[in-house]
Amino acid sequence: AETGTVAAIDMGATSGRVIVGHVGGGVLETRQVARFANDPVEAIDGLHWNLLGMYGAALTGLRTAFRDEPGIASIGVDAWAVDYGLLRGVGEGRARLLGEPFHYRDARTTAGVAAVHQRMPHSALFARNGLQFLPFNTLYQFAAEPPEQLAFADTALLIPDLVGYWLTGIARAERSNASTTGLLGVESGEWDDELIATLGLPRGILPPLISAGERLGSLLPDVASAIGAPAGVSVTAVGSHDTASAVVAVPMHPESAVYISCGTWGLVGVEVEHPVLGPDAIAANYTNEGGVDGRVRLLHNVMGLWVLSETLRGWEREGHPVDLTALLDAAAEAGPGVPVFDINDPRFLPPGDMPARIDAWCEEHGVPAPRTRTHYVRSIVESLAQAFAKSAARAAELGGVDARTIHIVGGGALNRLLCQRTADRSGMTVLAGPVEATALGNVLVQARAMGYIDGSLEALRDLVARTHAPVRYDPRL
Ligand code: LRH
Repeated sequence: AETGTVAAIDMGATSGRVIVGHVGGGVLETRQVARFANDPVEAIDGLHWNLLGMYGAALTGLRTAFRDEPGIASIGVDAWAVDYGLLRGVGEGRARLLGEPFHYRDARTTAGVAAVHQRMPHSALFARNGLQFLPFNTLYQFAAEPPEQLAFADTALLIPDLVGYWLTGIARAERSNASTTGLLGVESGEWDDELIATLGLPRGILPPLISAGERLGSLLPDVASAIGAPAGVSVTAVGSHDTASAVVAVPMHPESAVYISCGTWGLVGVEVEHPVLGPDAIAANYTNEGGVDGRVRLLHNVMGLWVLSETLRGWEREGHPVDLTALLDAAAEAGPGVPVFDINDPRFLPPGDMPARIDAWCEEHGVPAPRTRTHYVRSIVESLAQAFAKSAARAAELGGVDARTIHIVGGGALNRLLCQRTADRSGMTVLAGPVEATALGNVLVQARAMGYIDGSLEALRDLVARTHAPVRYDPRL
């Protein structure tokens, strides 16, 4: 069969990777050529991403990719949402990045939230942008910037768009990720000029929009030679919001399934044709994010594997080696008699001592706190499974989906205890996998744009289902 080759840069909040994909004639094969840590840095002014470091690692990965697979014809970039870099000099070419981007877990957003809500309350914002309230949505981060910093910049680029700019010299905002800024009209899919003006933000820093599947541009000659790529390689816009790419590769039937894209976050939702903006959606704090092909991702942010990984990091810092597999096995043995806490409580958002926060939550709610590491792990998994089950049912209800199955994709699909307990607590069958859904969605959208495959999202998902069989977890009583 005739296949084409593309490369995906997929940058998550925990790690990044470069993946090469072969697609066409019923084939969907991927191979990871590089994986690199994403280690944020606390500096004097707050918590930042080490984006230059990650970009460097991605370039090294691309160099390996082109060495092994000289036929790569297109590159696509996805990353986590909401965060951005400010640039000056885009009009003149070779713009300078004005400082390493802030991490959405940095505390500076608190002031931004107050400033924005003074001008427009959440309910009015929701009617325009369709987003769940999250204190780090881009509009709050913009409001937390010193105004002179925003005035000095000429362009703000979301993380994957910034990487795309470095690769091509072309500054665009891809729509799926632009939808997480809070400044994109939920019905129009265009920048909401009126809202931007009301919030007193400089409209000029927002670049022209582009949609997944469109060609961003060609690799800059310097970049091509640095990574050993032939001339003429395209950079293709994909669902640049990692969650949008992940949803493309969920092997589901959207009319009867809920998905959970489970990595650092657990994004629990359904795919719908039109935004859901009624009072129930706002009361439940659901979001309408932009999907590939104009679909809407009606979902809720659940805290995800973050609480567990931050807990393990803390134990490691105390000097004890931590074996996650052994801990999860022990937690599975321990049984469900552990406290179930509200994992979505905002106290768990910033980095820090998670067990101490769990203890505080338990104390406030009059339940005994976990006592051993095994019990903490079980308690976190149970709390996550409970939040997943609740949000899955709510998403189905809000989206009018007759949900029979929950698809779990991303790293969480490897956590057997979490998958089983989500099945048990929801009463629905869980289908786990693919683990690399985000990279697959990135690869698929590029392959379609390049003409290696064609079809609707249904056809793309069918290909995923045939090539990446999920693992099934039935609910136990
Ligand atoms: C997951 C994710 C999620 C956003 C968060 C900031 O990586 O993109 O969809 O809400 O990061």
